[in-house]
Amino acid sequence: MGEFRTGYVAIVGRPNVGKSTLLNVLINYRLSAISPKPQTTRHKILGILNGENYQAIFIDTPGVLKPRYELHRFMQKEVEEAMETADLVIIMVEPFNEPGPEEISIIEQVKSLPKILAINKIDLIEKPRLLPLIDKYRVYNFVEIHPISALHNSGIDELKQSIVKNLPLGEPFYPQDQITEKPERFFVEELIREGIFHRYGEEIPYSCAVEVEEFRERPQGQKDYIRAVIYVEKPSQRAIILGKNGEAIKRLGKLARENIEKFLGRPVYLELFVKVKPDWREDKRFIKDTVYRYD
Ligand SMILES: Nc1nc2c(ncn2[C@@H]2O[C@H](COP(=O)(O)OP(=O)(O)OP(=O)(O)O)[C@@H](O)[C@H]2O)c(=O)[nH]1
Ligand SMILES: [Mg+2]
Repeated sequence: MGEFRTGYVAIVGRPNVGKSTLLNVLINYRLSAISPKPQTTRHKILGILNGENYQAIFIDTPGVLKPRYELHRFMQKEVEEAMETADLVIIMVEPFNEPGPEEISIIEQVKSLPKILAINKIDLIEKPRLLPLIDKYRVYNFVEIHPISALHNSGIDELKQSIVKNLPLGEPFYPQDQITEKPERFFVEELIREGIFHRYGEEIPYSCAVEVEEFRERPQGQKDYIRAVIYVEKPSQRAIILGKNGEAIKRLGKLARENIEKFLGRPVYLELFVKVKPDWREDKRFIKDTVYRYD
């Protein structure tokens, strides 16, 4: 028997750099919500990858940002907790600019841990720009620097190998068949939220929180029943979510249901309701008891 390596690997970086895309491609499973808009992820999300001689437990995190709402402070706490748990950190950046104050501040937050730099979205830049950029990052003490495209699955195998190499020795923490730690309900909520991020613009996705109130398995031949509430901050947002004659929410419901069915591998009946919870993003109690109730 060779050596077995096990450890937690936090994926951190600014909003929208592609952290959740990377988590999903690493574990080869559509686990974490992805959208073209920043601040999609609100929770730390575990994705467990088992190899022949390793178990890598990835932690996707919300994008690092300056808090504007109480909700943001909770999101930043998730990032801090992920870094505290981690044995190794992947710092993800975009290739469009040289390291600036934001990148450097994230690098400085990860003090004593080994860190790997993933320069993502390299499909979007000219190749000759890459080497000078890598050079700029060399001074920050990364164990390795990997140019990748999470979206196009490029450079991922090399990144994986370097992650495994840098994991501590140890036995696996989780059973082989486990890929994450939060319940199905959480991921159902995330798929609805992801749908909202894709379907609605402006402030709407940021003003929404989703709670599955009922998730009932039904006898053979009948679909599971899921009832979920979408919380918004204002009546005007409720009207936008619903749309004219309820058409917008109908389309959202269809998209979310299809993705939930893919995720669960079985058909479901999904019912969506919209409730107004004024200024919930500043409401500690609500954030704690609803948004972060699985933590
Ligand atoms: N072109 C290109 N786009 C990418 C790549 N990786 C991710 N994206 C896109 O970047 C956007 C953001 O991706 P996410 O994975 O949601 O980014 P994130 O860092 O998790 O964002 P937050 O959760 O908001 O912090 C999505 O539209 C992705 O499709 C890549 O390698 N190339
Ligand atoms: Mg994300």
